Amino acid sequence: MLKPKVEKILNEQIEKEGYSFFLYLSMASWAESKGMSGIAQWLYAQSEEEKMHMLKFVSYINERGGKAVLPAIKQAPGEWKDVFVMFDEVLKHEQYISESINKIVETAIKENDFATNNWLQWFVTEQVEEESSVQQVIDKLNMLGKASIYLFDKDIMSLRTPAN
Ligand code: OFO
Repeated sequence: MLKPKVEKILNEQIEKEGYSFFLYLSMASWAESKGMSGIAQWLYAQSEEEKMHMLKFVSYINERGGKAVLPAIKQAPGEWKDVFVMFDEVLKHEQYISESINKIVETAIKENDFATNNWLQWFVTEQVEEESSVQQVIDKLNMLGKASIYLFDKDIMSLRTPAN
């Protein structure tokens, strides 16, 4: 049986995972609308993972004799200046989620709920992987950013219409 403090904080995480789902879905849709189908696919897949995370919390709370309460989820943004800004936001969001998972672990330990602590370890590992995978995307984008400016610099004169 879940203790009230653990049940409450687990329920709060449903909203955070649900927001992650909509945030990445919104980013995927934005990228798709800008013709970046590869980035869109990455984000659609990420968004599906977040939905699965949210459902894991719902099932776990119910399985442990609590009651999962499905929250209202605030609207995610729908526009970003560019992909650099967008992926920085993904990384910040994942860091926020990691902190949030750590707080739940802390609460579970304080409440002597070792089963929940044990169950949460999957998320602890998952967050390490997610932060690292987003950091890799950012690193590659930064490298490409410089390379593409170099290539564009070589190409820009070909865009001029010849003078009559
Ligand atoms: Fe990417 O976060 Fe869910 O847990």
